Amino acid sequence: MYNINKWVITVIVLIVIGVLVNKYAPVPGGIQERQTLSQGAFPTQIIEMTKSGFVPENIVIPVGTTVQFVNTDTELHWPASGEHPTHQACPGFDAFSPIAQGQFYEFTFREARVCPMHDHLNPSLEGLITVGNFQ
Ligand SMILES: [Cu+2]
Repeated sequence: MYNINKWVITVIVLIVIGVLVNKYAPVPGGIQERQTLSQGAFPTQIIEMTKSGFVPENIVIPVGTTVQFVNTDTELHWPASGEHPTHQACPGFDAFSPIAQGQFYEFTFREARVCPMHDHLNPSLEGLITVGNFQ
């Protein structure tokens, strides 16, 4: 009788421990949720592509910021990272095609680094995006 009670108590204790561990363990997807939230933590920065170049042509942004390159000119523009023509300074930052008037290209900068940029169709139009770990 005593042994059976001891066994029943052991099972109950194990069940209670199991329930508590389950309750306080990290929920799968919790990290994903925080990452999704942090993606929207900084407002989108807008850079206009004009006849005379990028406006502004020099910005400093926190890691995770999305920059929207809007063509406000009648001519085509093509934003990309340096160096022309390979665009390897900040991999992925390249519109890969001309952007027409009223259209835009967006890129989210996820690494802290300095990204020289230029207009691939007119490489003398240059700018600089500095991406840092700021709060
Ligand atoms: Cu180029």
